[in-house]
Parts: sequence; structure tokens; C-alpha cells
Amino acid sequence: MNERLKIGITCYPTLGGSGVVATELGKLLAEKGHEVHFITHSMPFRLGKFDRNIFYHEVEVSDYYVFRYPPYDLSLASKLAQVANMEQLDLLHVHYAIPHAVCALLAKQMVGDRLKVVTTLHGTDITVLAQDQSISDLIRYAINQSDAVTAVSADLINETRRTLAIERPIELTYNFVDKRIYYPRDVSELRGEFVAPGEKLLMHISNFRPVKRVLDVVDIFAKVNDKVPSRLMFVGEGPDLSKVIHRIKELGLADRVTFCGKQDDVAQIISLADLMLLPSEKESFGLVALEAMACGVPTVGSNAGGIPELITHGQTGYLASVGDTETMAAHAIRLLQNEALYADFRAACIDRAHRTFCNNTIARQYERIYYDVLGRPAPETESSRQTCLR
Ligand code: GMT
Repeated sequence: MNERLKIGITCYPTLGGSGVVATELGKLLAEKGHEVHFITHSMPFRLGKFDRNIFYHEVEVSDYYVFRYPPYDLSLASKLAQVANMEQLDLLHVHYAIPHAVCALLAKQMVGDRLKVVTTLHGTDITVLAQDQSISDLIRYAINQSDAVTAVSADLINETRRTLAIERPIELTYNFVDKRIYYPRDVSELRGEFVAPGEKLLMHISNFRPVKRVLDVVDIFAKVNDKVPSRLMFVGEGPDLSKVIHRIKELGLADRVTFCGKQDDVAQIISLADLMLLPSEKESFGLVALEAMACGVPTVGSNAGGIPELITHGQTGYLASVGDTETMAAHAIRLLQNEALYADFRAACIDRAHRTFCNNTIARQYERIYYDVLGRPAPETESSRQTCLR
């Protein structure tokens, strides 16, 4: 085992890909023998079973009556410093610049320079929040003052440099999948409950925010269903859900669409699908497309942000310009109508996901960053030689 590190992790624990990535990374680091302390406002939703290397510290916010807005950020900073002192943490790895990186820097001021801060940028902290001039200086400050900064795609690194005129090094650390969880599952029996023989199942998983362009999903599905008898399954909930329901009724497609709401066992559900749809306006990475890829399900979507770094157009999916649902539907139809082509895509998906986005490889990259900021040599061990190739 590597020299055991004591790592504090802060993320948005109850929603979004960044919370999933932070939680899965923490679990993996704990599995490698490190001591991991989650410091968040709620229990991370994918934390799962008890592990003796994982600890959870809840941030409680004061609701003292003089506060018009309960000061969550100060409570978090204070808790980070408290846990760092109490548990002698080596570093804080915070996911998302606002407010987590800022809070971690405040905690570092309180604890002393021995506590290192690693910040991972996930996307909307730059592509949405950093556009707002009222907080862009604060985000720039947090990025510049962190001991190390990582981002989940090359596109996000470029966007960060462009938007905030950042010159410091930012390391590319792609999101990852655990192939023990994300692999093509045998779900033939369950699939029969959703699709008739000969039909295809298209799927979309998101938080239904405007950036996901969920009405494009409906549009693509309607076009595909005209040529290839299909069903559509939505997983997740969010602000644009009612628009989707309305549009589906308008198109008379209600009996072909299933809404599953929020679900935990995403790997099982994805395995039901023939195609994942991800036509987002912005997407710094697109974790769901990676999860689908690992389960052997190609994605058709937009070429926004970091999606092309993940989906190889013409090999593991098809991409088109944002809003071009005509082309996306044409790609989907071609793929679903050609069994041999589909089999090639499926094999390429599994191979690429498990090889390029292997959890062990990415966790080792994070470990190396941790040892670097602590000024300690990264030990060469059995686990660091572990290969992801099958
Ligand atoms: O996409 C979201 O709505 C949630 C957001 C988040 O903060 O969790 O996702 C961002 O981080 C994910 C994990 O790194 C990425 O896979 C998503 O692409 C990114 N979302 C956007 O850039 C819109």
C-alpha cells in the first residue's frame, strides 16, 4: 500500500456528476488504504456500505435569527478546519470551485500551510458561474491559490484559461468508471417489461436543467420512432421535466415514453438501453455518456464542450452541432438499423471506457498529485502497477 494519506473531500453530495465522481474517488482511495473524510452538508448519495477507512462529517449551518441567509460557506470552512486539525488531514480535495475551493482556502489559513488544497473543476463552476462578473474574481482567486488544480476535460482547461485569464498549471484528470459496476448486464427479462420484441430503447439521464436541452431529446426520439419502432426512457428529474411531459403529450407519444424519476442503480438501468441521448448545450465531460459507454451503450448527442474527448465520433457514438436534432436522429437511425455496425460500436464502447477511463488509472493520477503537493515521493507499489487492460 502507498504511504497512507489522510484526505478530506468536499463536494455537492446529493446531485450531479461532480458529487458522483468525488464520492467514487473517495471510495477508491479508501479501498487503496487511504483515510478519507467526507465533509459535506449531507451524506453523499452513492457512499454505500460501511468502510473502516471512510468517515463522514456533517456541516451544520447556524440559523441564528440575525442571519437573513444562513452562512453555509462559513460553516463549511469552519468544519473543514476543525476536521483537518482533529484528524490531522494532509489535504483537502474539493470538487467545484464555488464555494468549496474558497472555503478550503479559508480553512487552510486557519490550520496553516501544512494543509494542502487540491481543487477539481467540473464545468458549470467555469462555464456558467465564472461568466458572472460579480464572482469571477473570487473563482480566479480560488484557482490561483489552490496548491493544485485539475479539470475533467481539456476543453474545460481551455475554457478556464480563456474565461479567467488563468496561467497556472491545470492538470487534466478525466472522470472515470468502475468496471466492476459499469459493464453490460444481462437484463433481458427486465427489458421485456419496457420494450416489445424488435423495438429499440433510447434513454436520457440528467437533472433536466435547460443546459441539457431535454426537448431536443424528445425531438430526436420522435424522428427515430418514425423510422425505427422505439421507446424512450427518462431517468432523473429537474426544472424542464414538465416541458418534456407537455411536448410528449402534444406529439401523441405518451404511450411510448417512461419516466423513471431519480434512480440509484444507474448501471442496471443503462444496460436496458440501445442508445443514450445527450444533446446538451454545455457539457464539460458528460459522465452519463461514459457510464453508458462502459455498459456497451453508444451515445448520440452534441459536440459541446468535452463530449468529443469522450465519445469518438463514428466509433463509440455520433455527435452533431448543438440543436441539430435532424442529424442526431439520422445518426441514431443508421446505427439502430445496422446490426453489424451496432455490434462494432458496442465493442468499441466497452473497450474505450474500461481502458481509457479506468478508475484505477485516474485514482493513481490523483494520488500522484496529492504526493506532489505534499512534497513526498509517490511510492511505487503493487496497486500503482495494477493494470486496467483486460
Ligand atoms: O451537469 C450537471 O448538471 C451537473 C454538473 C455537476 O456539477 O455535477 O456536472 C458537471 O460535472 C460533471 C462531472 O465532472 C460532468 O460530467 C458534467 O459534464 C458537468 N456538467 C456541465 O458541464 C454542464
